[in-house]
Amino acid sequence: MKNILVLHGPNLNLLGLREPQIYGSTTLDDVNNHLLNLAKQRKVDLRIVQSNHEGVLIDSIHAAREWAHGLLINPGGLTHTSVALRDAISGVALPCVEVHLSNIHKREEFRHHSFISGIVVGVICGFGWHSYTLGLMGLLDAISDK
Ligand code: CA2
Repeated sequence: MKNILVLHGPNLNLLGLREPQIYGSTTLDDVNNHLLNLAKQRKVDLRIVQSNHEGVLIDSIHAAREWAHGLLINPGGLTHTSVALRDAISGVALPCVEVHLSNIHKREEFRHHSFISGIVVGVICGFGWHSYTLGLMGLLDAISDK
Protein backbone atom coordinates (compact mmCIF):
# COMPACT_ATOMS: atom_id res chain seq x y z
CA MET A 1 0.00 0.00 0.00
CA LYS A 2 1.37 3.42 -1.00
CA ASN A 3 0.81 6.47 1.20
CA ILE A 4 0.59 9.92 -0.36
CA LEU A 5 0.54 13.35 1.26
CA VAL A 6 -1.72 15.81 -0.59
CA LEU A 7 -1.02 19.45 0.25
CA HIS A 8 -3.19 22.43 -0.58
CA GLY A 9 -1.56 25.81 0.01
CA PRO A 10 -2.87 29.21 1.09
CA ASN A 11 -6.38 30.34 0.17
CA LEU A 12 -7.36 27.08 -1.52
CA ASN A 13 -9.96 26.65 1.24
CA LEU A 14 -11.85 29.41 -0.65
CA LEU A 15 -12.14 27.28 -3.78
CA GLY A 16 -15.65 27.30 -5.24
CA LEU A 17 -16.69 30.02 -2.81
CA ARG A 18 -14.88 33.04 -4.37
CA GLU A 19 -13.56 33.99 -7.85
CA PRO A 20 -15.38 31.21 -9.77
CA GLN A 21 -14.44 32.95 -13.06
CA ILE A 22 -10.80 31.97 -12.42
CA TYR A 23 -10.97 28.80 -10.36
CA GLY A 24 -14.42 27.39 -11.20
CA SER A 25 -17.20 26.35 -8.85
CA THR A 26 -15.65 23.13 -7.59
CA THR A 27 -14.97 23.29 -3.86
CA LEU A 28 -11.92 21.93 -2.07
CA ASP A 29 -14.10 19.14 -0.65
CA ASP A 30 -15.09 18.23 -4.24
CA VAL A 31 -11.42 18.12 -5.27
CA ASN A 32 -10.59 15.93 -2.28
CA ASN A 33 -13.48 13.58 -3.06
CA HIS A 34 -12.27 13.18 -6.66
CA LEU A 35 -8.81 12.36 -5.31
CA LEU A 36 -10.17 9.92 -2.71
CA ASN A 37 -12.21 8.09 -5.37
CA LEU A 38 -9.14 7.68 -7.55
CA ALA A 39 -7.04 6.64 -4.55
CA LYS A 40 -9.59 3.94 -3.69
CA GLN A 41 -9.48 2.55 -7.24
CA ARG A 42 -5.67 2.57 -7.18
CA LYS A 43 -5.53 1.18 -3.62
CA VAL A 44 -3.50 4.03 -2.20
CA ASP A 45 -3.92 5.93 1.05
CA LEU A 46 -4.12 9.74 1.04
CA ARG A 47 -3.55 12.16 3.87
CA ILE A 48 -4.84 15.59 2.90
CA VAL A 49 -3.72 18.87 4.48
CA GLN A 50 -4.78 22.41 3.57
CA SER A 51 -3.06 25.27 5.34
CA ASN A 52 -2.76 29.01 4.96
CA HIS A 53 0.53 28.88 6.88
CA GLU A 54 3.84 28.15 5.18
CA GLY A 55 5.32 26.63 8.36
CA VAL A 56 2.45 24.16 8.74
CA LEU A 57 2.97 22.99 5.15
CA ILE A 58 6.72 22.64 5.76
CA ASP A 59 6.17 20.70 9.01
CA SER A 60 3.75 18.35 7.20
CA ILE A 61 6.37 17.73 4.50
CA HIS A 62 9.05 16.98 7.11
CA ALA A 63 6.74 14.57 8.95
CA ALA A 64 5.90 12.82 5.66
CA ARG A 65 9.47 11.53 5.55
CA GLU A 66 8.37 8.97 8.16
CA TRP A 67 5.32 7.57 6.39
CA ALA A 68 4.76 8.83 2.81
CA HIS A 69 5.93 7.49 -0.54
CA GLY A 70 5.18 10.72 -2.40
CA LEU A 71 3.81 14.26 -2.32
CA LEU A 72 1.12 15.90 -4.43
CA ILE A 73 1.11 19.66 -3.90
CA ASN A 74 -0.71 22.74 -5.05
CA PRO A 75 1.43 25.35 -3.32
CA GLY A 76 -1.00 28.17 -4.19
CA GLY A 77 0.62 31.61 -4.13
CA LEU A 78 3.71 30.16 -2.37
CA THR A 79 4.59 28.65 -5.74
CA HIS A 80 5.93 32.01 -6.82
CA THR A 81 7.58 33.13 -3.58
CA SER A 82 8.79 30.32 -1.36
CA VAL A 83 12.38 29.13 -1.31
CA ALA A 84 11.61 27.56 2.10
CA LEU A 85 8.88 25.33 0.65
CA ARG A 86 11.19 24.31 -2.20
CA ASP A 87 13.95 23.48 0.30
CA ALA A 88 11.54 21.38 2.40
CA ILE A 89 10.44 19.35 -0.63
CA SER A 90 13.96 18.76 -1.87
CA GLY A 91 15.10 18.10 1.71
CA VAL A 92 12.80 15.12 2.25
CA ALA A 93 13.70 13.68 -1.16
CA LEU A 94 10.24 12.21 -1.74
CA PRO A 95 8.89 12.13 -5.32
CA CYS A 96 6.65 15.17 -5.72
CA VAL A 97 4.20 16.38 -8.36
CA GLU A 98 3.16 20.06 -8.50
CA VAL A 99 -0.36 20.87 -9.65
CA HIS A 100 -2.33 24.02 -10.39
CA LEU A 101 -5.97 24.45 -11.24
CA SER A 102 -5.28 27.33 -13.61
CA ASN A 103 -2.73 27.56 -16.41
CA ILE A 104 -0.22 29.76 -14.59
CA HIS A 105 1.61 30.47 -17.89
CA LYS A 106 -1.50 32.10 -19.36
CA ARG A 107 -1.89 34.45 -16.39
CA GLU A 108 0.06 37.40 -14.96
CA GLU A 109 3.83 37.42 -15.55
CA PHE A 110 4.58 36.94 -11.82
CA ARG A 111 2.80 33.55 -11.91
CA HIS A 112 5.00 32.23 -14.71
CA HIS A 113 7.88 31.37 -12.42
CA SER A 114 7.62 28.55 -9.89
CA PHE A 115 10.23 27.98 -7.19
CA ILE A 116 8.88 24.43 -6.92
CA SER A 117 8.96 23.19 -10.54
CA GLY A 118 12.75 22.72 -10.67
CA ILE A 119 12.78 20.02 -7.98
CA VAL A 120 9.65 17.97 -8.74
CA VAL A 121 8.97 14.95 -10.95
CA GLY A 122 6.48 16.92 -13.03
CA VAL A 123 3.97 19.76 -13.17
CA ILE A 124 0.34 19.77 -14.30
CA CYS A 125 -1.62 22.99 -14.67
CA GLY A 126 -4.68 24.36 -16.38
CA PHE A 127 -7.13 21.46 -16.08
CA GLY A 128 -9.13 22.59 -13.03
CA TRP A 129 -9.67 19.78 -10.51
CA HIS A 130 -8.50 17.28 -13.15
CA SER A 131 -4.97 18.67 -12.64
CA TYR A 132 -5.02 16.95 -9.24
CA THR A 133 -6.20 13.55 -10.48
CA LEU A 134 -3.82 13.70 -13.45
CA GLY A 135 -1.05 14.66 -11.04
CA LEU A 136 -1.85 11.77 -8.70
CA MET A 137 -1.78 9.32 -11.63
CA GLY A 138 1.61 10.68 -12.71
CA LEU A 139 2.95 10.49 -9.18
CA LEU A 140 1.82 6.88 -8.74
CA ASP A 141 3.47 5.93 -12.03
CA ALA A 142 6.68 7.63 -10.93
CA ILE A 143 6.61 5.79 -7.61
CA SER A 144 5.87 2.40 -9.14
CA ASP A 145 8.69 2.89 -11.66
CA LYS A 146 11.20 3.22 -8.80
O1 CA2 B 1 -4.05 27.70 -10.22
C1 CA2 B 1 -3.70 27.35 -9.10
O2 CA2 B 1 -4.00 26.26 -8.61
C2 CA2 B 1 -2.88 28.31 -8.22
O3 CA2 B 1 -1.93 27.55 -7.48
C3 CA2 B 1 -3.86 28.96 -7.29
C4 CA2 B 1 -3.22 30.05 -6.42
C5 CA2 B 1 -2.46 31.05 -7.27
O4 CA2 B 1 -1.79 32.00 -6.45
C6 CA2 B 1 -1.45 30.36 -8.17
O5 CA2 B 1 -0.81 31.33 -8.97
C7 CA2 B 1 -2.12 29.34 -9.06
C8 CA2 B 1 -4.29 30.78 -5.64
C9 CA2 B 1 -5.06 29.91 -4.70
C10 CA2 B 1 -6.18 30.72 -4.12
O6 CA2 B 1 -7.38 30.16 -4.56
C11 CA2 B 1 -8.50 30.91 -4.44
C12 CA2 B 1 -9.68 30.27 -4.75
C13 CA2 B 1 -10.85 30.96 -4.68
C14 CA2 B 1 -10.85 32.31 -4.28
C15 CA2 B 1 -9.67 32.95 -3.97
C16 CA2 B 1 -8.49 32.22 -4.04
